[in-house]
Amino acid sequence: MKKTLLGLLVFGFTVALSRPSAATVWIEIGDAGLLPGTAQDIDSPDPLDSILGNLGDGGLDSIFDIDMFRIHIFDPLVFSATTIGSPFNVSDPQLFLFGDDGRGIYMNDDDESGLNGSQSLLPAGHPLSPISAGFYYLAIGWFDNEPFGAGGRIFEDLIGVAGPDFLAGGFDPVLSWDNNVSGRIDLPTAYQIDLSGAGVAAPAPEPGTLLLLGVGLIGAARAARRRNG
Ligand SMILES: [Ca+2]
Ligand SMILES: [Ca+2]
Ligand SMILES: [Ca+2]
Repeated sequence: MKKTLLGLLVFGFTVALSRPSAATVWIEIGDAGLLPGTAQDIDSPDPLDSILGNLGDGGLDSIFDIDMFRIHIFDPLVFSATTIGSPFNVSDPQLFLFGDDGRGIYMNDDDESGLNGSQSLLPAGHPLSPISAGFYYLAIGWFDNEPFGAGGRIFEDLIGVAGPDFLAGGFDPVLSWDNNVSGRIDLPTAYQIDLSGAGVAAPAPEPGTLLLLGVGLIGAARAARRRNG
């Protein structure tokens, strides 16, 4: 019986201390908007592993669909977002990251390794990666629908990972999209974006919680011992 009690306590403390994080998946609710004012707010209590959504579920103009999500990046050093390797994919997506002020951070059409077809990667540790923790806007759309600010195109027109085009709209918050999606045939389409470094980190358990848990387990073990005679 002592062994059982010890086992229960060790198990309880291990669970409480290690806080194994179940995969956290955000499923798009309705249709996420295309600008910060209508973006879907993701309030994830644990590290956010994936976003599942649909492009092309926005009505008559759905070929121009953009889904924008407000995410929390808690570890900018490891932040990444990608459509590579997911079971559902838009055939040729683009991913965009904007700051909480709506200004462009970086975007990618096709992963520049050339190994992943037309799938997109906002890589970790890139010179254009976000540098501070906080709230950001992550958007997905079809090639070649690009965001514009008051001064014009927000991102440079590059192959690979592209940053703000400071000769055009690179200093401006996103106001619109140019809706250049000619030739798209895959509507509507589910997508999955896998993330790292995003979501709100779970707080460490309070010492009081651990104590209560321990006391509860001891009580449970004693009750079990009484029942078993
Ligand atoms: Ca959508
Ligand atoms: Ca949308
Ligand atoms: Ca692409």
